[in-house]
Amino acid sequence: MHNDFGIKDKLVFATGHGGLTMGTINTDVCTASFYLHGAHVTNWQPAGHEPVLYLSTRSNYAPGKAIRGGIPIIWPWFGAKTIGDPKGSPPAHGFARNRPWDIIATSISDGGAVRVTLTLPPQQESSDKPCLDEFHDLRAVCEMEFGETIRMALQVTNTGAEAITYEQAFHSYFAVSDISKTQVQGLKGIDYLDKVDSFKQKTQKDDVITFNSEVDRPYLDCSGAVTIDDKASQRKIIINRDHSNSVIVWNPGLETAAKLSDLDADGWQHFVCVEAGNVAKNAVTLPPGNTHTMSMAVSVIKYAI
Ligand code: TA6
Repeated sequence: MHNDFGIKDKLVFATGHGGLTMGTINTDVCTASFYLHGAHVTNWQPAGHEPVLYLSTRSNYAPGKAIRGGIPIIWPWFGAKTIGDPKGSPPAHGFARNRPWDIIATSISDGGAVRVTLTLPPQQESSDKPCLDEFHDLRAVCEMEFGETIRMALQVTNTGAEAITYEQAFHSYFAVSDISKTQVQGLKGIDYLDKVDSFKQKTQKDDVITFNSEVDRPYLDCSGAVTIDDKASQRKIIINRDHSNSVIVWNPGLETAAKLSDLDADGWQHFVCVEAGNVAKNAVTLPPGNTHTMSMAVSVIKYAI
């Protein structure tokens, strides 16, 4: 059935790791791959560049588990569930990344970018997972466009009679050659919650964020572009966002990475997560009948010193 959505020589569906359905894209402008499980992008490599996303070789690929690396979709809550009712045993970062999505449409643009639209089937209310009930009336649609730039959009519609609050993030793992020589720019003057210091609220004083130990920070009330300067590779990854007021910056560092069994031993040295999102005080409250769309566009440039 998925092959009905294939695009000759450019988008092919096959069985990937763990028996899960994977789409592979091969065009003049990029190569890429994604899984229906989690609507999870696992590779994007624009022509003339090295792969832009880190993907762990130790990742799980199984129903109910998240893929480690690429672009996990975090929804409808971020981290431990603090919004709404905490009953049940809510999995970290919501359920969107742990479940299969359905394909609605695929197409190719005039510029040669492949577009894929997926939707998350409505969640069944169930006594063992009451944490899902409050999101039952939300419908989520994810649009991905794989070209010279990768674009992702998460469109959420409230089909119910009450307002519903949710959090969200594109938890992108961007590949870098050496985290100790990597800088994140564009968040100066922005307040953040420092997760490695009891969630204290702080303000970003320096022009750049550097990585000498674990960094885990939701930056709030910010809308500008954020750039990853991967100095060891002499390339910049630029992240632009729409209707996203938070950016989460995360690298686990040596000690926290050692506790993540699905991460490569030296993996933490080779990625930084810079996540377009709406979390904590930036959570979205969606009135009945309304739709909210958060989007991100990522591009890459090489430079010479
Ligand atoms: O986005 C940062 C973060 O929330 C960190 O606190 C860290 O735990 C990371 O996500 C990974 O979470 P995961 O549930 O995928 O292991």
